[in-house]
Amino acid sequence: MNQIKTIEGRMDAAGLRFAIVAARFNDLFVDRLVGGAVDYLVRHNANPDNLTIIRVPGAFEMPLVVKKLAASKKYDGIVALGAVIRGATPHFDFVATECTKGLAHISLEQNVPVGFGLLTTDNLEQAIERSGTKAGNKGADAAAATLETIRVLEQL
Ligand code: INI
Repeated sequence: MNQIKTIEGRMDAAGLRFAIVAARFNDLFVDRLVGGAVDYLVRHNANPDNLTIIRVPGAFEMPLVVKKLAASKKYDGIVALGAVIRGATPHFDFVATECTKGLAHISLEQNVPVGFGLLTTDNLEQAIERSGTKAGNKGADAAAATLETIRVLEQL
């Protein structure tokens, strides 16, 4: 296998600038995701001065704000963090779908990696599990994915 050319991302955030967009809705969980993302990036050599946290009301507002940040070209990557919990709302599907579609579209349109750290869970227990307990921290995972994608794109 060692004759196959392989391109993969170096997990080193030194010198990179990140925007972390965090919903206030369900902040009990989202704050844990923010903590996980910041911790991950700093442990992978990001300079805290190069991290900016932007608070938005809810997941529904994230795409518009992420779009403006991406268009500004001030950031190498954007980490989008929120939590939509099915049991807590009848419009779970609308909020989750619009946020997901919007973020994917912006990333492609603006050529900026957008880490998808939106918890979409059936209940509070699943949200707890994914925001720093037995299923890990999806904020850290989204930060890692953003970093890896930045470093892959640099080589293409
Ligand atoms: N926003 C979320 O981020 N998570 C949710 O679970 C949620 N629920 O349950 O409704 C939610 N709603 C608010 C929405 O994102 C907008 O902020 C609101 O509709 C105002 O535009």
